[in-house]
Amino acid sequence: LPRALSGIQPTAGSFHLGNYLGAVRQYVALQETHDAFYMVVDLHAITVPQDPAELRANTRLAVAQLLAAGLDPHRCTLFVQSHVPEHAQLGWVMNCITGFGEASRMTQFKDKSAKQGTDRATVGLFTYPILQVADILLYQADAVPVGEDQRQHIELTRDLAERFNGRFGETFTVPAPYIVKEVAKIYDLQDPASKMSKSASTPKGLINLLDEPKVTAKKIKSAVTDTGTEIRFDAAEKPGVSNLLTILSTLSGTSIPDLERGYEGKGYGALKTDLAEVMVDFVTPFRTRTQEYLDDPETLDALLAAGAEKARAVAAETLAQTYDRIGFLPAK
Ligand code: AQP
Repeated sequence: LPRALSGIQPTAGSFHLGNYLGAVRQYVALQETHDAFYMVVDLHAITVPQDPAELRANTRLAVAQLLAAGLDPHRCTLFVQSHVPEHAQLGWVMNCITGFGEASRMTQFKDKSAKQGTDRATVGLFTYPILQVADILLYQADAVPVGEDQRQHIELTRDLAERFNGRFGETFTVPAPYIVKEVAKIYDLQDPASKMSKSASTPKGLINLLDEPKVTAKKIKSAVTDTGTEIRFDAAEKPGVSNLLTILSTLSGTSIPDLERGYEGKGYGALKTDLAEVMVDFVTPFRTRTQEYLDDPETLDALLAAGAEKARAVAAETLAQTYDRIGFLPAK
């Protein structure tokens, strides 16, 4: 089977709808067709300050949400990044074959450091795409399911894999991004020109899966729509309505043309009412399942221990081969 690898940060507590539609749904689907590795990336989380107790709780919460979304530990390898020390070890190697200028061109760092200021932005935040390269290459991944915002980092992964292979001999599989075009970028409900993100300018634009369903319904009903009245997918002219159509189509399984036909002659209110209902039907059992997993931390931790063991078996082999290729003297 081809390999898939992806990771999600435990920082915000609840996953948001962009994380779910852009990434986690694909994690679930790829369990069927790939030898899939998924991890909660706590090493990435500390690139910005974290409260230790909160980080620990949010890491378990992220695992519970991944299970609630449909990851099955019998069909994929689910683990926490810091449980597999090879990530940090291969990360260092990758740091040493990355140009400073090359790393400086990562637009996500430019955006985030511009917001935080260069003294508050850490060196860890600067090099996190390179750690992500190591995350992917350790598992010889073929496919990396992510949202559009990660495309540049997967490009960097491909460049570094090819560079290492060229210099030291075939070592790493060169991975490809697995980005589902329709849901690659879910937009903020209040600002449909911007990506839905945990650092949204207003919480009203952000759908957290663990919010009270009533709150979620309200946010959908107050979503920004566009001038005119027609319900039609047109990302340039009608970004707000198009975003709602994308979300409804993905969650309901009805194609966008079918939705457009169904809403002929109806107003934005009808679309929002239906979407609010579909969302509530989705998040209500999701919240219950997440809580059930959280209520049983022993089972959760046992599952993570088993996942880390499976992940380490693969990661250790790749790291040993990498160290050998570089010319590190083997430890006796
Ligand atoms: N709006 C989105 N549409 C589609 N996919 C998205 N992803 C994030 N936002 C969207 C994808 O979710 C996966 C996990 O992302 P992460 O753990 O790196 O979270 P993040 O990118 O830090 O989430 P935010 O909300 O986007 O954080 P900030 O505001 O800090 O930038 C990834 O595959 C990502 O592509």
